[in-house]
Amino acid sequence: MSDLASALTACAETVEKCLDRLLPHTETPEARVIDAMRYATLGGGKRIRPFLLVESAKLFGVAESCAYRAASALEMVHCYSLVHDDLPAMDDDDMRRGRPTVHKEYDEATAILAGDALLTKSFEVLAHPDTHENAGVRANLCLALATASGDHGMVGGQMLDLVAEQSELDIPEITRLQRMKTGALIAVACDMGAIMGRATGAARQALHHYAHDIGLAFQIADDLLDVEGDADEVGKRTGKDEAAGKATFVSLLGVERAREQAHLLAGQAAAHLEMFEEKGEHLKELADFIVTRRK
Ligand code: GRG
Repeated sequence: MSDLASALTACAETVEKCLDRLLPHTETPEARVIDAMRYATLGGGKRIRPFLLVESAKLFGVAESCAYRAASALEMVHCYSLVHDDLPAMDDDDMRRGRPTVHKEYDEATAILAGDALLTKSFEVLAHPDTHENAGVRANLCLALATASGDHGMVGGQMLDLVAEQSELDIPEITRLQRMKTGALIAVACDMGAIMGRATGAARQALHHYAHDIGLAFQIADDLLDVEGDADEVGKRTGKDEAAGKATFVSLLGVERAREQAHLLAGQAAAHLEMFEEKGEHLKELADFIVTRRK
């Protein structure tokens, strides 16, 4: 296993344990929603956002136990978005991470509630003193994640995506949509690591530029997987964009130019990290992984 692959596996295992602790099963009457939250978050996913946060925090000497709490909070928001995106009112998907979606395994109302509760639990975790001893840092973590997730970030991007079904977007419009819908949560992973480490100046800027580039590269790779990926390997339905007549980077640029663009962005992202020398190695390798992944 490569160094990056074993680091990703180790991170995923630690996130899994942390989520398991933060979302304990109960025997109370409301246990169904907690079980659905556990189903949505445990036992799957590449954990790319937590990895970005933990590796970014490492650059600035943040305690691992704190970084993993913030990383788990971020993963909760990501998982909530997947649960809601799979609902009949949105993408209406039956499979996610290689198994039935939450509304298929439970029911629609429980899936809506589980998503809502994951979103709010995330901020409960971030605001807790165990996540960072400094209240100002905790407030800034909440502010950054709320901004990235809400109307100017992921939710706004999802709205643009729905509106786009009735219109033809060009490259600048798609870039904006994807930066909000997918890029914002990827970028904030790095920003949250920097916030925890109270990073300032050139280091903070360099990491921010890296995050910006890999956010877009990630989405282009996702568009390519939708066209070229194998549903069993990807763990979800593919060919969705074309079936929905959605404009994507791939539909506008073609497969080859989209792939070139993704690789260009990944190379540019890695170059932003030169100042961190070998401490930035995992993040640099991740940029390449993001555009070569098969799921
Ligand atoms: C419904 C509020 C709301 C938002 C939905 C992010 C999003 C907005 C929807 C997810 C649908 C989707 C397939 C988006 C494209 C990129 C993406 C987020 C892919 C899934 O992320 P991965 O590949 O998934 O990191 P894993 O399962 O590995 O965590």
